[in-house]
Amino acid sequence: MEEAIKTVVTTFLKSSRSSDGLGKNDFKKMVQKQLGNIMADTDSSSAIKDMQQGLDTDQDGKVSFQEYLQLIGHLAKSLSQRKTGENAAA
Ligand SMILES: [Ca+2]
Repeated sequence: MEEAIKTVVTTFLKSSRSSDGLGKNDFKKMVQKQLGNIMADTDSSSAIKDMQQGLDTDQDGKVSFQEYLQLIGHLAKSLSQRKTGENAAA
């Protein structure tokens, strides 16, 4: 659990070249490199752009750490829903 939290933080820090968040290309690279298995549509540039715009609630063009946590929360939620579905089916 501690390792997972560290990974969430260091992935963000390593992926963002500026301290105020992930720019468009930073975000795209991070998603494609780190989330290709858990997320659908990571090959689609327009899907990634839509995703980034959806996360960028203050619309400054960058995904801040706070905004990035929304993505992590969303992915964790959909993963748990998938697992719950698997258990129910088994
Ligand atoms: Ca933002």
